[in-house]
Amino acid sequence: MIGIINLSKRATTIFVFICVSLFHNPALGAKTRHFKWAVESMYWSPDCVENVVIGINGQFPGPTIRARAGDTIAVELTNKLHTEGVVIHWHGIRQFGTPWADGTASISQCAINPGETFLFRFKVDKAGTYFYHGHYGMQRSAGLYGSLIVDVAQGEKEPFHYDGEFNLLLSDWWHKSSQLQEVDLSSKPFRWIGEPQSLLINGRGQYNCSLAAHFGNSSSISCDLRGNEQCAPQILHVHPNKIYRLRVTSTTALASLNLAIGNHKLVVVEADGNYVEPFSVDDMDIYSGESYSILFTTDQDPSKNYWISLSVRGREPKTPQALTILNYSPTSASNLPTSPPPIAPLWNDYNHSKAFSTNILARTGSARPPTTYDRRVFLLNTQNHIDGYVKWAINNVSLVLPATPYLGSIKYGLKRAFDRRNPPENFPFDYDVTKPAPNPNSTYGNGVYTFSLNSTVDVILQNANALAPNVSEIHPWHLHGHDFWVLGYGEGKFTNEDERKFNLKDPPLRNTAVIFPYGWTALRFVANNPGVWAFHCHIEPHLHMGMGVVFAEGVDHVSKIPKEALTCGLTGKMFMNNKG
Ligand SMILES: *[C@@H]1O[C@H](CO)[C@@H](O)[C@H](O)[C@H]1NC(C)=O
Ligand SMILES: *[C@@H]1O[C@H](CO)[C@@H](O)[C@H](O)[C@H]1NC(C)=O
Ligand SMILES: *[C@@H]1O[C@H](CO)[C@@H](O)[C@H](O)[C@H]1NC(C)=O
Ligand SMILES: *[C@@H]1O[C@H](CO)[C@@H](O)[C@H](O)[C@H]1NC(C)=O
Ligand SMILES: *[C@@H]1O[C@H](CO)[C@@H](O)[C@H](O)[C@H]1NC(C)=O
Ligand SMILES: *[C@@H]1O[C@H](CO)[C@@H](O)[C@H](O)[C@H]1NC(C)=O
Ligand SMILES: *[C@@H]1O[C@H](CO)[C@@H](O)[C@H](O)[C@H]1NC(C)=O
Ligand SMILES: [Cu+2]
Repeated sequence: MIGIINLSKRATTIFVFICVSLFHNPALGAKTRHFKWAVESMYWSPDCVENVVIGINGQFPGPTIRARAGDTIAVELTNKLHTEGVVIHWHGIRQFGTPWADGTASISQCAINPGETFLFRFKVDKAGTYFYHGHYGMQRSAGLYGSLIVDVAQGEKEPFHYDGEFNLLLSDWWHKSSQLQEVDLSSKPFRWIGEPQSLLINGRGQYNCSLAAHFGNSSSISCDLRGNEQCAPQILHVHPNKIYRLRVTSTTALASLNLAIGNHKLVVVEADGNYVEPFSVDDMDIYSGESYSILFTTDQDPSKNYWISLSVRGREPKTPQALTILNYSPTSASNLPTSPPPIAPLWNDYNHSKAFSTNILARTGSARPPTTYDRRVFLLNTQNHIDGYVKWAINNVSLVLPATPYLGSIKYGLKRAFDRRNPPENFPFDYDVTKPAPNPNSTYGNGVYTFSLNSTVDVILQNANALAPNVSEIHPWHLHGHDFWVLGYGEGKFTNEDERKFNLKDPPLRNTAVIFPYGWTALRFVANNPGVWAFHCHIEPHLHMGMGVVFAEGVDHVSKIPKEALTCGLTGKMFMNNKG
């Protein structure tokens, strides 16, 4: 699966470049790429322990989609689950002109019923490292995900050189099923799902056995992976003195991660499908919903092997490191490295994490954000109680999605499909973000933040103390339908003074940004994509507990929504009535 891109490809690239310059047609070579997928539950051993995953066409993780910028992707998806609906979200793809293909149940479409087929057809307009995943219930936790890689358009070039590439899709894995996890999180009294049993690299982990056992823990069993191809780590085979591109994507349900390659520097060049000003680090953090490209040079002793390690950050780790191997020499492919795996930064060394996040800046020459905003929304993230249930709320509202997808109910003016009152855009001025809420009670809601088309929107994400004293968690927030500029991160409660520290010169464009414990993160985007878009914490249990909001803009400009996207709730009834 992992392989080195053949160098002879360059000859083809040069030829294509000539063609493009001859015809001055940037769309030349753009294709529609067709896929037929069946989504089904199946037995699998992601971490060497047999379990049930949601796979695609018998594969876990799902097949990698590879396309070129400008291509159209057409996935004909059949739901072969027996009792659950399904949808797939194309994470990082903005869906300009196709908001119904965003794959969010209750927002862009109805979940696809068992036995039914739905066509996701959309354009990938920007090169980058992306992924896809289930966006109904907690199906992402059940393993419904895969990679989506968009190469530059034919005749175009990446702004950096590399000789080969690898793709690492990172996830976390529980032995408890996602359905049981959903019940845990929705129970009174509340039951927390705990930390994952394993971290997976390209869907492979090793539970209760450690590749690195001979360096330390006698309680760990050294692995015998013969005969268990599903959980054997994929070794990255490299040649000396070359530059490799490592695409790294995190689709974890919970874990924030730190990645390192023993003895090798990592040069970050891409984040969430946008080029960044290259910078070099020894290890990097990656939060759920983020993707990066890093370059590394194979400049170390080629007779040795090196660890690639993945460790938990931001929560006290109860999950062992995930490990795989960087191998230079074919004769030593099966040898373990002679030195111990990289030591991860302390899980609560937030300064280390903040330094990494603030190092990420747009590549020189990138588009700058508008210097002013039209509307600024403050979103306070709190942990709450509702009738004795434990929830997350935004400005005191915990999101519960409606039965009718917003895209259809807004487009067709169905008044009773959701709460038409505007959700709160601010929180009490005197709210103390450093302490548990004096009254943690909140309410359920499903209102929509509606923005004028093409207006500039600021979002100030404000973190706070959770229900327990002295606890504030990391939340990576992901926006559908847009990239946003990350204008800044700060400590404590945001004040108007903080605005003077905004970076308007070279802020990075991203689709996911983290709020650090007790801190704030400021984002700016232009609401230029007619549709309805989820904006939510990418931690799966947090979203399940209500940690999200819904944005909409220009829905009256959305052209005809395919009927297949609207076969449920009030829109479903509307089509039935039109027929009869
Ligand atoms: C770990 O593996 C050992 C040896 O195979 C086995 O005896 C033990 O029960 C396993 N522990 C768990 C928690 O699966
Ligand atoms: C082995 O595991 C124990 C208990 O989890 C831990 O305290 C100890 O530090 C570990 N030793 C090494 C060498 O990793
Ligand atoms: C983290 O950084 C802050 C501000 O730069 C500093 O005051 C604090 O001591 C640092 N904490 C640690 C643990 O290094
Ligand atoms: C919070 O709600 C519960 C009932 O769900 C109620 O018993 C309690 O008094 C409320 N707390 C406050 C401070 O209002
Ligand atoms: C949330 O609502 C409760 C009343 O239910 C109120 O006491 C509390 O101050 C509100 N908190 C915020 C952050 O608005
Ligand atoms: C929004 O901007 C697009 C171009 O970015 C333009 O075509 C469109 O007319 C604008 N619409 C409105 C309502 O301003
Ligand atoms: C919370 O932290 C503060 C200061 O850091 C400390 O004084 C207090 O005892 C802590 N409370 C708990 C419940 O740990
Ligand atoms: Cu969260």
